[in-house]
Amino acid sequence: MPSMTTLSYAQRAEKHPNPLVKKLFGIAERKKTNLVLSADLTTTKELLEIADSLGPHIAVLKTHIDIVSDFSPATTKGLTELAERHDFLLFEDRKFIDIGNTVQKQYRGGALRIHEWAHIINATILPGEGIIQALDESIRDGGIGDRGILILAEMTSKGSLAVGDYTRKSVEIARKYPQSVLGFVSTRELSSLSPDGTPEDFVVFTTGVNISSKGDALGQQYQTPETAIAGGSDFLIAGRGIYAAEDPVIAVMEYQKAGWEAYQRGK
Ligand code: 5BU
Repeated sequence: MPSMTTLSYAQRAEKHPNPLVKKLFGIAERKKTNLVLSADLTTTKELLEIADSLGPHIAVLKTHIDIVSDFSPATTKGLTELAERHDFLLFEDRKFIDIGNTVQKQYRGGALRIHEWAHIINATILPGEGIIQALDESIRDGGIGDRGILILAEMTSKGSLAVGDYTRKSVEIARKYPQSVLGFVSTRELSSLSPDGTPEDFVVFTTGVNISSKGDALGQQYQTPETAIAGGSDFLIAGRGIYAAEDPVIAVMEYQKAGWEAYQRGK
């Protein structure tokens, strides 16, 4: 049985039971992009400007909404409008890590109201399965179909402890929540077959993608679009390689092309 990554996004969309995954693959096909922009800008103006100018080239915009210094409801309203206009999803890289009762409050409430605007969130299983159970419950309460979780199964930073049993357990827990867990943030494909031998299709988002740099002074480690896709990644997350480039529009087109061509070579 071939790995799911040998199928096209369109074929996977057709087979996949999760409506948000179908939508995501649909966007990738329509726009010919598997790129996720990590828009780590720190003011609303900069964030919305980059989302507007690069939006046509990306499938997903990833935020760290808590680094926006002038955050207000206008920030997320602006992002939502741009996501609709340019046909991309919003992924808040919140990395939830707490007991279930707390993460439900962090996800649904507070100043950020992440559940209201972010299609995708991520969480670590370090606290145990309860965190995913809690987020799954919040998603199902809100009516499934347009919200999903990526389990943080690996990290790109040097010396990461998200390896071995932790990563294996991430896959085991993911299997139990098919209505809300879309897949993983990981450096590579983690599984294409369930323990009983049937095919399974988790979506893999890979951070730490950069065409020209190997890493930074604070432990970040990069791979290229080509190596990420060859390892079974489905969506490439790039930040500084794009938004900090001299011309971010030229850079985003370069990353889009590299990611899409690498994907097509694998089919
Ligand atoms: P960069 O500028 O491409 O290095 O940004 C990478 C982004 O991905 C940044 O927002 C990180 O917080 C995020 N990230 C990561 O770099 N590595 C990881 O393992 C995870 C997230 Br999970």
